[in-house]
Formats: sequence, structure tokens, C-alpha cells
Amino acid sequence: MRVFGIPLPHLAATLLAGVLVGSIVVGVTIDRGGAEGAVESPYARPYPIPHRYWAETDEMYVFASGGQQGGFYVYGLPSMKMVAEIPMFTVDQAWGWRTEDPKVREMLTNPWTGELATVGDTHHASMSKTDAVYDGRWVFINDKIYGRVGRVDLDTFRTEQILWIPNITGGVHGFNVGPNTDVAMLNIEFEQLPEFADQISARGVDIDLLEGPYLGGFAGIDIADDGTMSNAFQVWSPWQQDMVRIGWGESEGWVVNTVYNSERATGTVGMFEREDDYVFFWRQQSITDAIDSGNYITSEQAPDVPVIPWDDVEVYAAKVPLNPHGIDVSPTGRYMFVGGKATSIVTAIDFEKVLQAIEEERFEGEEFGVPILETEFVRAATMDLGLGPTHIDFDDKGMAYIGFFVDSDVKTVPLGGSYTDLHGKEPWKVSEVIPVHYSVGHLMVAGGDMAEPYGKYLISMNKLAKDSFIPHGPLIAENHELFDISGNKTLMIDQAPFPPETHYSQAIPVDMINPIDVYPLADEEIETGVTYDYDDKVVNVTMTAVRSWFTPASFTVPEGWTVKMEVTNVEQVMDITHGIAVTGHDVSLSLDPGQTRMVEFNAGAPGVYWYYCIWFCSELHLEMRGRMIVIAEDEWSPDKEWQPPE
Ligand code: CUK
Ligand code: CUA
Ligand code: CA
Repeated sequence: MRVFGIPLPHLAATLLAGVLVGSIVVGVTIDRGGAEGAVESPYARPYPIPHRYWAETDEMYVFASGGQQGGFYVYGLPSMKMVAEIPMFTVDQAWGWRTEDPKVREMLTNPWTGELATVGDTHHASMSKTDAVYDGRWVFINDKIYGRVGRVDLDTFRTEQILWIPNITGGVHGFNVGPNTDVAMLNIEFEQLPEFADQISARGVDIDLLEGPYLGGFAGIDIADDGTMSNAFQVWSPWQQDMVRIGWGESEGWVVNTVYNSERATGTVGMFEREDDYVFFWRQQSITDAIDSGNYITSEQAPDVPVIPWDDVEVYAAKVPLNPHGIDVSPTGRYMFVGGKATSIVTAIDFEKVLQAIEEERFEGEEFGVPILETEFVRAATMDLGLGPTHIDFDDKGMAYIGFFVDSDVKTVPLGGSYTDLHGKEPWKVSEVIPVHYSVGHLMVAGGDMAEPYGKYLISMNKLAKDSFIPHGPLIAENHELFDISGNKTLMIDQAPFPPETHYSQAIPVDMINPIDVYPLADEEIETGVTYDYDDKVVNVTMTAVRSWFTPASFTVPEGWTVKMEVTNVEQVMDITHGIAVTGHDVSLSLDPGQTRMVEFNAGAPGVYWYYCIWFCSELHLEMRGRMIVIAEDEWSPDKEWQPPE
């Protein structure tokens, strides 16, 4: 781990920093709770700031979901300085993610309909793990709109795969990667009417195209050793599923997920009719068993993906209050926290008791054949904590951090059981109320969703920044608020505006990730040039980019032909990025050092079109340009073809 805090040059600087920062922001002298008088904050910045201050002091990366940005934001902790965006489900020319690259286009194309989908909504970031601890290989995330999952390679900080989920029109929400990154689960939040609906309704589930209700469930994804995802199975049920966790430790082998619309309503009001909804416990082995015994159906769209009705697998329900939102699992896998959005109640379910209730058949009812476990028996605590509970994370000291959207605060609650040894407090009672600005959605304790939380930092990802930053029009940035949770009292140490709209995030120590500097070039020299395919009306261009020219620097193409350019940035120096924009064409693609990308587009109408480098790569960057000359079809003859230079 990097050591935080650089010693200040001398006392005068300390005082100066105190005056400058203290008077404007939050105060450099901070009461450390119990310490006599004020002590110097480790977060005071030296002034002037030495070069590399941020590179040396940041301890973690945060991979924050982008929501309607469609990918990730990446920033450092505790500096809150954004260093990257990682585009995934939406196109983004700034980071070189455009559909004129056929690889990107393929990822964004629905494999069954062939339609391109360039809107996305990323929600639940989930790190790869080994034994339920982050291992720094990949970070995965779901797209709620279309029902897709993407994988970012933490070596390249780039999206390497997008998996489309069959049998659904989209609307997938909860997503979680398993403790050993061999499996992931994705919940179907918006009920659907898949082609096999009749087979499921034959089991006593009503469905109706016009009035509803419909069906829901969850999808299982296999993840290979190299990170490659594939569709493994789907479980369909009478209910939608919202949030999901794959158990580990004390809940290993179980999947837990929630339904907030157990009413099976199609309108908002109807979704609040019942006082309680459900959390479900699915035994993973029973899904495998159903598949192994051939006890499943399939669809025409995905004949290889087993579809299993809920009543052919082992599943139990427990009641949780009014429209649950977050479901989060404590570090040993034992307690599952569920907050009811429209109540003040947060419940902690004790998975030890869940197993016992299953064993002893302590059921208080059933619905659609799913046994409902005795409510009081399986709960470790029913806590009346505040309005609008959202999400929950856990630290390394046995504390739960619960966000409240309406109250605009985070409340901490000490866990019971063996966790009491860590904190020595009375469990299940509010220990601290941390005001946030304003209306927290997700919150994140560093490493707070795995077996060994890092603790130390809490980020409250607030939906409404209101007066936190200078005004910037009617749409205000989100407010990521950073807290130090290492002491007796939680301290707010920074606020940072981020563009819309983060849901969940993951933080991982800087030392666990070693991004590449450049893409290594192949040994063979690249043979640049242009060939003409008269059968398919394609001109193939093999091009290189280097400071400060393209080779070839010009080429000809008959009007209306397809241009396929394979462009390699042959630089082997970090950050010497080039790019290619083609005037009059919808082409602008970025090329990282050493990277080869395909660029495909239609040559269009006759004329001279310049292509140029989009990055200020050298002093001669403006000169880094070339010409595509499009010749009218009736004026074209093979002698107009590009010729290699003498
Ligand atoms: S949801 Cu957005 S704040 Cu998709 Cu996890 Cu709760
Ligand atoms: Cu290459 Cu500018
Ligand atoms: Ca409900």
C-alpha cells in the first residue's frame, strides 16, 4: 500500500495551508474524537503541491458505474481525481469507442436481431474475486436497458467483452460476480413474456399480454479462466428479481435475490399493495442438478441455454418490508441486509437461521409453491432506522453502513454474532449518523462487498448535489462524498462532482493493478498499402500512424465503395496516442500506442476528404494528415488505383 500523507516542508506551509484551505472548505484541523484539542489532518495538502503528489498519495482506484454514461468513471482515492472513463455500452469518441471499428460494432450488436444498440445504463460493478476477495483481474458490470454484461480488463482499462442475454427484451438490474469468478448472476427486473411463457404458466402462473402480469427471473453466466463470459442458464419465476448476491463463506452455494413487486402489478401503485415483499434463497446445486438431469426447456433463440422454471429448483422465501432495494451480505457471508425503500425498516437476515429453518421446515406459508420461512426466526434484527433505506456496505470492523435517500444520511450499525469481537458495541443499534449532501443512492465502503473489506474509506454517491458546487444549469452533477471511517468518528474529507449517474462502485488498491503502458507490436514489419476488391467493391487500406504522418498519406477509392482501413499506431511510448478522423464522414477513432484497429465506412460521394490525427501528439500534429480521394464511378479506371511510392 502507498503511504498516505507527505510530510509538510515546514511549519509555515502548514499554517498557510490551514489558512487557505481551512477558511474555504472544511477546516484542516479536525477533531479526532477524544483527542485533546485539534490535531493536524493527514488530508491537509502541502502548499505548493509537489509534482507527483496525487500519483504518490492515492491509495485506491474507484471504478464507478456511469449509469446513463454507459460505462465506468475511474478516479483515485482519496484525491477524488478522475483519471479515466471506460466506455462500454455507449459510443464515445473521446476514449476511442466507436462503431466504425467492427470489433466495437460487433459487441454492441444484438446477436439475434442484428440491431445496433448504442444506449446503455450501467449499474452494478462487480470485481473479479478469488476466495471472495478481489483479485484485480477484471471488473464486470450490467446494462439495465438491453440486458447485457460487459467485462473490463484491468490491464488495459478497456472493455474486452460484452455478453448479450437471450430470451429477454432488457430491463436487467441486479448483477453480481461469484466468489471465485466462475459464475455471475443477472436479475430480470422488468417482467417479460418470453416465447416459453406458456410452458411456465402451465404451472399455475397467470400471464396476459395486455394486462399482465408477466414473468421474471435471473440469468446465470459462466466465466472461463480467461474471463470469457457465456450464457449458462436461466431460472424463470412468477416474479421479477431485483438485486442479487452470490453467497460466500457462511452462505456459499446460495444465491439471494429480492422482489419488490411480489404483487405482480404493472402499475406503480399496485407494486406497493403488500406490506411485505420477498427475499429468495436459491440453492445453486439444485440448478446444476436440474440441468444435469435434462429437466429444462429451451427457446428457439438460445437452444443451448437451459431454462428452468422456479419450481424445479430449490428455493425459499423470507418476508422483507415494503419494496426492498439493496440486499447486501456481511463479510463472512452470514447476515443479509435488506432495506425497504418505502419504509423505515431495515432487516438483517441471519443465514445460519435460514439454513436451520430450511432444515427444520419452519415455514409460515407458501406462494406459488415456494416455502416462506418463519419471519421472526430467520431475522437477526428488524431495525427502525430512518426514511428511504437504499444500499448497504460493510467495513473491516464489523460495521454496516446503510444509506438513506430521504433522510440524506448514512447510518452505521454494528453487526452481531462474532462481529461483536471486532467492535465491542451493542449490535443492531445505530452507532453513528453521517449527514450526506444529498439523497444517497448507493454507498461504497472500500472492498465493502467481499470477504475482507479494506475499510478506511466510505463514499456516499449522492443523487442530488443541490448547493454543493457552483451552479451549472438545471442538471446538476452527482456528488461523490468521501469519508474517512478509520477513526472513532467519521469525517467528511472531500466532495467531488461527477457526471451522471453512478450507481454502484468498486474500490481496489493501486498496487493490485498494473496497467500496460503500450500494446506490444508484432515482430513482423507492417506492409502498408492499398488493394482493390472489384467483386465486393471494397478498398482495403493498411495504414500506420506515427509522429507525425500516416502511411499511406493518400489513396484513391471509387465512389460508394466500402473503405476498410486497418490502422496501427506504431508508437511504443506510453500515452502517444494517435487517431483518425475523416472529414465529411462519421469517422473519428482513437488509437492507443501499439494498437491496431479496423475502421470501416462508406467512401461516399466524389471529392477530396482529408483524414487527420485527432490527438495533439507532437509539435507537428497539425501536419499529421492525409487525403482520401473519392473518384466518380464513371471516371474510375484501374490506373487510378493507389500505387506504392517509387
Ligand atoms: S440501484 Cu441505482 S442507486 Cu441500480 Cu443499485 Cu440503488
Ligand atoms: Cu498523431 Cu496528432
Ligand atoms: Ca411490493
